[in-house]
Amino acid sequence: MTSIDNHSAAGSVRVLTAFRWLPEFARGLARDVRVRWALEEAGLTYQVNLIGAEEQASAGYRALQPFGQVPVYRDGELTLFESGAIAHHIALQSAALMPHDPAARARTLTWMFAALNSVEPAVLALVEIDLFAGDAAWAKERRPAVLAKVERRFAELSAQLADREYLLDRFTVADILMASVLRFVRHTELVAAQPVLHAYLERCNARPAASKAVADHVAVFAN
Ligand SMILES: N[C@@H](CCC(=O)N[C@@H](CS)C(=O)NCC(=O)O)C(=O)O
Repeated sequence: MTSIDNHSAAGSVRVLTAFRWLPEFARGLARDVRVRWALEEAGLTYQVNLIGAEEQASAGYRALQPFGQVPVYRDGELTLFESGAIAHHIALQSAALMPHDPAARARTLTWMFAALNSVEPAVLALVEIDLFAGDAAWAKERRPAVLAKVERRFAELSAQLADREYLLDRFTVADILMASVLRFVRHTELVAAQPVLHAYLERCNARPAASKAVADHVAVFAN
């Protein structure tokens, strides 16, 4: 285990587990980035536990993350997996990420699920074809339908964002998840093709917490 203290916060009880190494295409995109971003927006200090393939496969790690994936997040006695659940947990501690009003909270949760359940699967289907399928015949056949679904989702999202800066009437943790999902197709012009969506992603990316999260994530690979 390699421990990096991101804020020189000796004794911090928050620990985020991320990969020690990632291939180039995944750098800046792995799901620890969205958690880092939430923590930065919330102004919460944290440490990073870097793991490799051996730890990822270990029984000890599987006890924390049943699928052997990152991120895992420890907040004192509580250990969580699933980036959406972790982001939600962090957001509940920060007015910067989650409104106080119960109805606004429910709407924020709705958009968190929308990012992870209605948009991310469509986007990931395309990423899997473009980045992992190579020249496979099935991928060539399947891609047009997968692409059409992403385009449809992006047009629908653009409509939602047409008259607002963020998904709701202010920045919330749902924007962190949605923007993180939109970043997955950085190898395409799909976001750029939707001016409203493009402006939204730029707006989200321009937040200092967003750049800090990515910078800290990629700094790991410089070592
Ligand atoms: N739904 C999970 C997905 C986690 C996930 O796919 N993590 C990737 C890195 S971004 C991973 O650990 N991949 C390695 C693997 O699946 O073995 C979440 O949001 O936390």
